[in-house]
Amino acid sequence: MSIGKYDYAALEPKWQAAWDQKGDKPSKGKKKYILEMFPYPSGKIHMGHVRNYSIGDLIARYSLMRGYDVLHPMGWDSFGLPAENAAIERGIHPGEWTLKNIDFMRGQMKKLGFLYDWDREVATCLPDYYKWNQWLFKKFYEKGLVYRKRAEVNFCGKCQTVLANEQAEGGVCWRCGSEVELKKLEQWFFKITDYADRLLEDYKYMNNWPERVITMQKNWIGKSFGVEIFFKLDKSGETLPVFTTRQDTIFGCSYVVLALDHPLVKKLIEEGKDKGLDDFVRARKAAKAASGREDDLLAKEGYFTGLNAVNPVNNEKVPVWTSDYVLMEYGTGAIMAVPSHDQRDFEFAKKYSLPITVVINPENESLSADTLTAAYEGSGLQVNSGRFNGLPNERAKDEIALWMEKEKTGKRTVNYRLKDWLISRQRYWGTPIPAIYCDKCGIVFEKDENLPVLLPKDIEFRNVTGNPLAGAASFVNTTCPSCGSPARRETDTMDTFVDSSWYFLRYCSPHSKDLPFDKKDADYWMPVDQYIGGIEHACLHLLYARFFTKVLSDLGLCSVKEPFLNLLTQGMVIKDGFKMSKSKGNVVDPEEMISKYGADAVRLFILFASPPEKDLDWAETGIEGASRFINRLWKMTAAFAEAGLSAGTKYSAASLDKPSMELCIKINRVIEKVTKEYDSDFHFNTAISNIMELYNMMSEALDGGTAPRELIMHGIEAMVKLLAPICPHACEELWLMLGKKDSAFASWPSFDGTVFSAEKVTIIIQVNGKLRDRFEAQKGLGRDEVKKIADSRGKLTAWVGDKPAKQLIFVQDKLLNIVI
Ligand code: ANZ
Ligand code: ZN
Repeated sequence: MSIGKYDYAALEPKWQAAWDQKGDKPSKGKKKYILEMFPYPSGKIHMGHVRNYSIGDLIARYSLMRGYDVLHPMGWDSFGLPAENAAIERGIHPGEWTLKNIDFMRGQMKKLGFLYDWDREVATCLPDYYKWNQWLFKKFYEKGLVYRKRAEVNFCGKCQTVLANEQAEGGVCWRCGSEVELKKLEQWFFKITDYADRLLEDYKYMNNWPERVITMQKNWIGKSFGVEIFFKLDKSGETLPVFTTRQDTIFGCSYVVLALDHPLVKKLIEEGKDKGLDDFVRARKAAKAASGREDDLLAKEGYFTGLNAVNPVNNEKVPVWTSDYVLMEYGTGAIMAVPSHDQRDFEFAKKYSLPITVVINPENESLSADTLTAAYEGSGLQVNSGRFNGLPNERAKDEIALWMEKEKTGKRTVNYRLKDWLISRQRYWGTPIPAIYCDKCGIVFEKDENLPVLLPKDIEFRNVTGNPLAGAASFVNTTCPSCGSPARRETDTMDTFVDSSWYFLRYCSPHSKDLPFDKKDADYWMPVDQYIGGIEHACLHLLYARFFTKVLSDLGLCSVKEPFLNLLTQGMVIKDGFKMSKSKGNVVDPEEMISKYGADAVRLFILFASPPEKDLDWAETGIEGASRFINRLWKMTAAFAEAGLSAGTKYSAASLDKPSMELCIKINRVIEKVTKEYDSDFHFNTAISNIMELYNMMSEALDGGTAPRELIMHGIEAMVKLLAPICPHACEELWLMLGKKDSAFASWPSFDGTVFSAEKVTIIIQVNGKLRDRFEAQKGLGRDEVKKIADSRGKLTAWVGDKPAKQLIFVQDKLLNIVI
């Protein structure tokens, strides 16, 4: 290779091969675990992956240069539906399809120069991984965290599978987009609700998580404090508890609403006295299934059940309705409706001409039910509330709750929106749930020594609806591990979110045979110091992984309570206004870009185009720019190396002339700035523009300037090192070109802060906003120091005289405005 030409096509594979060969890394400093969310091996890497892994690789390589003992693994979230669909479409086994994709994508990652610990690679679809899902499932069961129940589930007809609520948001399947129906099946659940409070509290163990993600999780868990109020049916005297967070509005309750599935509604339907009720419930359920679970978007339809309930605080009789705006799964499945102070109730009351009573007035205002056009949901003072009149409603909340507990007309309770995690999937390509049904013993589990329960290989995928496993006699028919009689295996497999809930622990001891991971290894590496991935995982993967880590910690398998210390959520890659996706037809193939511009240019562009959390607009002109910059740096370095370093003269900062001193300061400032960005601020785009600025200054200095060779050398070295985590191939090569014997990644450059004292800025002095003086001063001076200099120059006497300054407006390194 000629030293003069930047030939990425030759040098990138060369360095990739060298990195592949590298044996054990010297483990010197403190541990640092850098992790990017592992991909689903769908076939090819896309730009979203490239962005995610470029950020991770930057941080990992930078950490290596800082001397950390770095763990930077990669693996494959490789169970899931697309493999099964491919099997159906092409008649190829999901395992074969998946492993081929993994090989291909691993190759693509290597072409991008990502430095992973490939000897720790994990693929969740392999028996040595999913065995531990089964083992952990049993452990969870022993701890009372697994149960089975008949449940109404979201069912996707196209995918023939059950979906978790979060996979069916908006009433459409998250994978294929078709409409979701409701169906009742026996299902396995993880009791994540047992951990709701700890999931809410343990943010204290995290260091730097985006506020946005924490808020999304808190809303998802949705903890509310309220009161269960015991209404009674007027005829039977039966208790009817309702859940409210607004007991302060109890005197304004004008009717009660039951969920469609409420036991009382069911009872009425069974009694069969009111055919209209049955018809109504059926019609609303059909409407709900058709529209999904965005209940708030449904028109509020209701039906009067014919029952009346008694409000325990004033013995008033109120009608009992049923409507789909009340959910059976939340609270008690029944509410007290207060149209004056709850908008949904307000709309419902208007529609069915139900009474409205105001019980809270805003401060200094008196509302009238007749003129109300919307519910008043704010705070204020109690009215029409008996002995509580005049109290601020927040205080009334407490007093009414206490009073009700004393009178036994209610009790304080806490409710969560979070539901238990439904993990059953009626699919082949997932971890078999290790349960066995025996006619004598009931439900038993496969013995530990017989794990894993392997997925059978000889399976028919074509012309099969539903779960292919269910039709595999060799799999289904087994013997009971407890009594030896013929028995049947569970054919549900686990939600793939189970796989991704602990893979970061498996990376710590990927070859462990006795346990899912070694406690010693986990305690050394965990928590993940920096986790990087898409915001779309805020409430699913990130919550499940936190739940798993807590359970594993409670089981004594690891010590950490939280898996991810710092989290960076990167934005999407956008082209022509839309997220790059096959359906939009705006996909740019990374591989094509690599062959056209080289991996380093792709990485440089993707990190330069926008800060990590923001969306990134794809533009090929941007890549061209990135490629040009690498070429320029290449030329500068090559020319410098060719001229020979021996021509260098030692320099001392004190002896530098003004332009050289400025360059010297710039070099050190840029090292300082880039270090800070890579360390914690993560504005990689700003870091890169700083390096580019330095390049421009270097270029001027080389163009007939007076800078000593040694200083130029210092600048080039700095640029190569600072850029190395982004453009590793080119920088390794340039480092070599500079005559270095070690690797560019052997160390991180330090900066010399002492030169900053020579840094000058021009300060403008104003009097009453008018420019009166300007001078050069040392950078970073404080207000009083600047004032002193300004006074000592004597130029202000004419404007200020002996009048005292009323105010000093100061902008550091820029301006002082003296107001008299
Ligand atoms: C009376 C009331 C008056 C209410 C008022 C609100 C405002 P969060 O904060 O989300 O927990 N609710 C209770 N159970 C429900 C269910 N199963 N389906 C639908 N809505 C239900 O919400 C609690 C409030 O949501 C409760 O307080 C109840 O309405 C309603 F001025 O009770 B409230
Ligand atoms: Zn048995």
